[in-house]
Amino acid sequence: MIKKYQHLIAGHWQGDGEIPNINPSDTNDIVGLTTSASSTEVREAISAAHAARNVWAYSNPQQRFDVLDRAGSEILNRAGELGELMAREEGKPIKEATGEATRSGLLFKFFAGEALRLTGDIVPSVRPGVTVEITREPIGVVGIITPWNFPLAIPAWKIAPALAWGNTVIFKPASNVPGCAWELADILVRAGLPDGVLNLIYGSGSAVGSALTESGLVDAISFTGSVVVGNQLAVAATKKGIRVQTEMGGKNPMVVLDDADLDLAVEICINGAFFSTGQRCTASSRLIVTKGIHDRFVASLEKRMRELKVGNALDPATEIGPVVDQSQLEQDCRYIEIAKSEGGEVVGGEILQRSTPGFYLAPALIKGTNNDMTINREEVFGPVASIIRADDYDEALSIANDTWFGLSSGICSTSLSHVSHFKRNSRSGMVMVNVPTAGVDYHVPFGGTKASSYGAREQGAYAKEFYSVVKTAYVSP
Ligand code: UN1
Repeated sequence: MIKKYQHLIAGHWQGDGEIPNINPSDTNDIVGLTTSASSTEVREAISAAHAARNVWAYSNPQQRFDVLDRAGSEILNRAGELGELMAREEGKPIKEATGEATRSGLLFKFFAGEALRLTGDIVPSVRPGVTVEITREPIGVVGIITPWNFPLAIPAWKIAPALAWGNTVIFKPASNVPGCAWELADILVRAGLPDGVLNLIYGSGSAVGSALTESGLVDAISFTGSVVVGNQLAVAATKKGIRVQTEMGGKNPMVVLDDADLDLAVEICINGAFFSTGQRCTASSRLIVTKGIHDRFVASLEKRMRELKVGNALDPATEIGPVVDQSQLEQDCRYIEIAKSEGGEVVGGEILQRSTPGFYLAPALIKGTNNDMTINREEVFGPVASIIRADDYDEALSIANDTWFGLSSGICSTSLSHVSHFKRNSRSGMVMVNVPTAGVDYHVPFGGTKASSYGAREQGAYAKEFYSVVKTAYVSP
């Protein structure tokens, strides 16, 4: 029996699943049937979150801890099964998908603890006899819009802090990963969330996004996705005085210096560029290599790329899963063609056939590029990376910073002075030293600079800057 994924509105599952959700590793496999919300259903979800806001805002932090902790335990216990669902509906290799499910459980555990750790300040007033109390309150009703590439972790790192600090939520996942979203909502409801505190809505991002900004009942919106949509949403939200946080693209540089450990640098670049099929906004898509190591590095990277096993995400031997869908595959191939036409030399990048029909693409490396080429300016969001040769560290740094994005950046080097200089002068929100640009911890801030991110940081204790509001009370006895 094919599972039907329904909306969750005010504690009720509703809507008729009729839109097939296809497995990108095997397009004959229908993972589930999903639905798309009417404008009435979106309005009902927003009203439900609004109606529940006081119940949850004034709840005991022990209650919030218990719900989030129980949800975290269930996700950890079911990580294998949830990883399998994710591999099936998104195409992430089973090992990485199970790892992501585990990370999502840990995110709920971390934010369960944060519910108990909310503190304030008491400050003596400059006025005699008066005391100033500084506390944090929930912001209220939060719209959460998430992408398909991390179908559990990104919803978890937005929903868990929203709930921990007493907010109610309207959750709109990407249309091609309804199953993971459904499981998350089901787990949270069974963990004891009161009706209306979390509402799940499937549907088009633009329709739900504009309903959220126009309703007058939404206080904040957290979004991860494309630059175009994120910027439109930020403008619309700001006009209405809605707090907004957008996490968008990257064109992340990985600098490899002459003094790098060659084998380590190759592994770091293989992981950063191609794991998760390169479908991470933190992927290393520009490999900037200084001239003394350039030829050796490229030769080893090519050798390692040829060994990568591209295949069905459910096969435990698979290292690179399929691209998520046909339109993403076309986008990846289009960028490879553009790179070729602008003078890049392409290694790999062929469409592959496997025993099941799917969107299989061999990882592609574009050699001999410069930073002005389209392939180095625009985000591809696929298993495609380019090599840029640099004369020395100074040139490598300036190429790394020459981008309108600023999410993650990395350096492979054994030189303390270059590493220290890079940490300070790389214009990105996250700097990785001898580790891949992608793959972040769950308890520390995440976010970028420039066109990559707008608004407060996500994750860790820093997430409270977005999910709570500071109140200053002056008290005279
Ligand atoms: C990671 O690299 O572990 O959409 C997370 C993305 C990012 C998350 C990356 N927001 O790819």
